[in-house]
Amino acid sequence: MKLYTYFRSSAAYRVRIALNLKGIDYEVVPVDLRPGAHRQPDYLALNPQGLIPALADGDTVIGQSLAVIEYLEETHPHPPLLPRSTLDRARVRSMALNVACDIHPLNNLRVLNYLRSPLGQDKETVDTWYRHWIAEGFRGLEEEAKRSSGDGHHLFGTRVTLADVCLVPQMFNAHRFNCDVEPYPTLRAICSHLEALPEFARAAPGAQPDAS
Ligand SMILES: N[C@@H](CCC(=O)N[C@@H](CS)C(=O)NCC(=O)O)C(=O)O
Repeated sequence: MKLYTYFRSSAAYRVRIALNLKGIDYEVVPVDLRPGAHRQPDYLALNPQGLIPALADGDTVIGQSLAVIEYLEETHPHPPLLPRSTLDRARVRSMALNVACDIHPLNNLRVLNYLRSPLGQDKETVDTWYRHWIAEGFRGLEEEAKRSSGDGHHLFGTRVTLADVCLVPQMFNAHRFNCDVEPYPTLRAICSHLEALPEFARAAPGAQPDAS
């Protein structure tokens, strides 16, 4: 498998964690977002959505990190990233989607760039926007974590799930943009534990070959 990735892409970071947890070897294909390599014809030919990540398995390329992770879950079921019961799976997906659908898209590069130009917002305003959506999402996630974590080390139960795979990259972004994460002690404790696991550490932005 080949992963089209960018070291600081949190959506790619999710997929890197999932690949590592499942013990799948993959080739890294860096796509540099800064000069806009994801908008160039060669990348758009592979992934017309023009976003990172994309996973190539043979001749087939899949975009969207959660679709990729669900594909890995179905093709490589062990270890599972979703619990056994239908209800528990729904709860884990609910937390994962909070990050992937309600926090991350509002703070994506193209959204921030659009705020800067053509909307003409200055850095302070753009940073305030960024921090606002992190705070809005983390507030609810903190409450859910208190109810659903089984050990204070995982968002749900006592094993790594899809929800954890989404949380850790989002916490990385929160730190990168100097968001105040003091109000989320449960999320911080969970991330401290997970970030130290080798599968998460190897997926971290700073450990990527294209890190700069
Ligand atoms: N919902 C998509 C989001 C992908 C996404 O937004 N990726 C970012 C990097 S984290 C990207 O490619 N941004 C480029 C841009 O905004 O122009 C997924 O989960 O894969």
